[in-house]
Amino acid sequence: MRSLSLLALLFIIQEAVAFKAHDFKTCSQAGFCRRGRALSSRAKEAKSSWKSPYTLDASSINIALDQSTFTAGVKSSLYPEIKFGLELRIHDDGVVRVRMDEVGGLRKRYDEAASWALIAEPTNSRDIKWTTGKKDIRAAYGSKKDIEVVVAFEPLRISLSRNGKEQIVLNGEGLLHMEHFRNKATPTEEAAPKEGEITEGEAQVVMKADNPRAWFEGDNEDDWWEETFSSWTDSKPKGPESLSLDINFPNHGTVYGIPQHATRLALPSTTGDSPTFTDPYRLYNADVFEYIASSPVSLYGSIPLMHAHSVDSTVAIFDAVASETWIDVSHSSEKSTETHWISESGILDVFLLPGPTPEDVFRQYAKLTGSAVLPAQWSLGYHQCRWNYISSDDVRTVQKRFDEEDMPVDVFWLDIEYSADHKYFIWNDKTFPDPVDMVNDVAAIGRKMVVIVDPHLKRTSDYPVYKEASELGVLVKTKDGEGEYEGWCWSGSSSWIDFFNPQAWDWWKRIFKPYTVEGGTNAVHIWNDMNEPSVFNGPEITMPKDNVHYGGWEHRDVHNINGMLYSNLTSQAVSARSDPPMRPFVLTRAFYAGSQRFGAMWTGDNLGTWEHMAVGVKMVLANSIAGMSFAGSDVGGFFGNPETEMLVRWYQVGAFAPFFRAHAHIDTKRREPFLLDQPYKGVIRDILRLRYSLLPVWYTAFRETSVTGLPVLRPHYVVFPKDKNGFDIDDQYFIGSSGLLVKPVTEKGQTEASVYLPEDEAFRLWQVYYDYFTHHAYRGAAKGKTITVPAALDQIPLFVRGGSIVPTRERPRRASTLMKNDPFTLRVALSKAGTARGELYLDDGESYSHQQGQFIWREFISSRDLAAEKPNDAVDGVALKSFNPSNDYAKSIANVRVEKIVLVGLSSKPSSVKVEGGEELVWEYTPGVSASEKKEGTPSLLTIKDPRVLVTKDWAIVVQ
Ligand code: NBV
Repeated sequence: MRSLSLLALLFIIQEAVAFKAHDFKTCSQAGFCRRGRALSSRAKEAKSSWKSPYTLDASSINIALDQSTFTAGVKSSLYPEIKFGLELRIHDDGVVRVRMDEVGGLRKRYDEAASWALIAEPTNSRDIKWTTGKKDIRAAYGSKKDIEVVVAFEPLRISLSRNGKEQIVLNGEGLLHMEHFRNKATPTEEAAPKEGEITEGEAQVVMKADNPRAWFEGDNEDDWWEETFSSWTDSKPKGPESLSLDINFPNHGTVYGIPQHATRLALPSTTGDSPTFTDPYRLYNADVFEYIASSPVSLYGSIPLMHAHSVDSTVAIFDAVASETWIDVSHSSEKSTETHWISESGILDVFLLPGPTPEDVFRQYAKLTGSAVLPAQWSLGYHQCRWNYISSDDVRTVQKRFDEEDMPVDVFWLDIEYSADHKYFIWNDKTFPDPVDMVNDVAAIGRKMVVIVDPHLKRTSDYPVYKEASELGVLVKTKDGEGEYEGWCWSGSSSWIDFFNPQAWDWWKRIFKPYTVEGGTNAVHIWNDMNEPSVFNGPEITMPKDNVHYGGWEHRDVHNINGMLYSNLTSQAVSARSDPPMRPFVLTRAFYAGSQRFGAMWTGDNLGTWEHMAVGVKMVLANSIAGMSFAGSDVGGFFGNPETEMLVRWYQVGAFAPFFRAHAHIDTKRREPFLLDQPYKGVIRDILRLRYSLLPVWYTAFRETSVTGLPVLRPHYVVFPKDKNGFDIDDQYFIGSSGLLVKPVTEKGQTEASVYLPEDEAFRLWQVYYDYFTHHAYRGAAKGKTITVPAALDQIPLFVRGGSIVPTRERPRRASTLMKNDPFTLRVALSKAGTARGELYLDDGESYSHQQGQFIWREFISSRDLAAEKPNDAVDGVALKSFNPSNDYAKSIANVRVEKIVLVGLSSKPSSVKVEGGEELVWEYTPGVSASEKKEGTPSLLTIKDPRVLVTKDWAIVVQ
């Protein structure tokens, strides 16, 4: 007996330390994915004889009066009795929306995914004229009429071309299939084989030839009406309703996006010749314990957006689907990409983004789903988290230690153990007897706190949040649509709020006020974890798919959106608790298309390994290009105890991620940076200070993102879309438009790093890149060039591309909010042509007054002929960067000055340096050593000390 229980214990421990693949389905364990993939292999086997049975009925075409849209009936020859309706809309920015649904079916398919993702109903174009021919209907549009959409009737095939080259093709491979709703056959019908029907065991090929429907829906009613996985049975009351669609990019060899997966940014193939992964990429928000660092398995968030890129153009597709979706990727040649999307439910609602540049694609996507919200400035500082700081005194001690070591930090975090019995909002009064005082002690130094509020509500009547939600009837229901769904999570027996129910919205906003204002302070912001939702005893650690949400929709229909609604409502609640409202900070683990409007995300429970550190960089890039710019990974790794070298490198990674937070599992040793020995402690302090000095760059980049949709972190293909060498690069990237290029070191024992200096061959103007710290000048080359640079443990490969002006604040402070009136340093990195540009955006960092013009957005230009320079302040023809220089915010920083200007790369020593119309300034010139037009070396440096100019005023410094 004794030894048995010991064995059991050992088993459990072992179970808890590795990714449990058996907790999650593979494609072959999901009925609809199995059917979808089988369809694709049948089509491949059949090669050219394969033909899609879907056709468009030309006689039913109905073109809208304004011409932007047409609708038509679609049929599948296999199911002549079933009707489908197709709708094509062309938006005013050239985006094409394709919708298809079953018409007059037995039930209704879920069609609301887009309404949660989109910021508004898009405006249709007025520039369209559809022409209906015998074989197709088509429209050419765009300023040069260079874009053309063609919808072929038989088989149905939809393509978008530019200059005669196909960019995106739907159903080109004939894999479109919308499983129509049907009634379950009675057991007798099912049991009795019809005459001539082939029974199990007989040659399947014959079966398919005899029964072509089997090519699409399988040889038997495979998991149609009930599906079992592990010990769970999904009752599937609506039967099969999946959707399969091939989306090809015949002229694009590289695809990116569809986060979140722990993999390369350029998506490796999952089918075809020698695929990297054998399963498709899966989008099904999941709490995957100890996920592996290279895999297509689902993680916490899902964004069904894919970019396709080539030297000629960038296009994208956004598939507004919220149910479980699997995506196969293959490359039949170096120049083309084939993808196959298989979703469990929902209508077909796909947006084709025509590009043609990466910038255009970002703008088009932001126009649909919104751009990343401008975060509170303090949230770009350093965040110190751990599961858990165990008491209010613990928090105070940690804060004190940061201050003693002169390490800047903006936010202290509390994980689930702050709460009484995991009843979130309610403090454990033994360990946190004085939460208001504690928060005030933190806030006294200009800092904030973030506390976790998980979505599972402990089912006990002494928890008012649960009680009220239950009384209001806003909890997720069981499959009968009546009972409250009960699952197991940190709080034991728990229920979940159904945020699809509008009645939950005001109530959720209301309960935030007493808990975080009267019972706490406005300095408390929120962390939403476990919102996939994670349910310990649920199928695949989440909710049963047959649970019922508001409107009668099954959880299967809305699963991937669920977490976004939680962070959406939470961010509204945090913002609304003060008058006037202040910018909220909400960190979410689960996300969907549009989540960028509500705050930050992180990559969940990574492991303290070098592989996880490295893949974290790629994941943050993938999230960034899918809209989620405010992204980061746990610094140090959530699980495990990182060795010192790894920890230092991880701080370097974190300092160059938009969201910079150290976090650790409850079982790990404490690893706050002040605990390290020298020299490591000093190295991390310098990394933290470097992050703070660059906050103006981060904030300016976020502002640009919030306006244009361009990501804060920019991988190579985004900045140099024509430079092929950069298409696969995902371990170095640019920060906003600042000209900063960073390559964090993510390998053990490195003392050197190789860095690729990208170039746009078309411009034939290779640029100089300066080491950010030493100013050493590296020369690029027309076709790009890889250089080797020193990268000892205290060195970060960070470069400024020639032609950039980087504004920094160099005074070390304890928190970012204390830097408000600090002076600026301008690092002017001259281009080969001797010019440079840069930007600085500033506002009060907390309120929404910037929306009323309370901000400054300065442009710095260094030129041989200033008079000839034009300001670069227009985005889409709108002068967004213009502001009224006498606005109240500008007045409040009227005395903020530039304290130093460093000009890197002047060709000769100047004879005078003056503020225009003023006296000679104090300056120092160090000539360059061996740096010339072509050679690398030390460039010249001109340092202007205290140039006596203000950031809010126009000025010119003349260097002669
Ligand atoms: O709340 C505890 C943890 C949290 O620290 C972590 O960051 C989340 O990703 N949470 C997951 C639940 C338990 C994980 C084992």
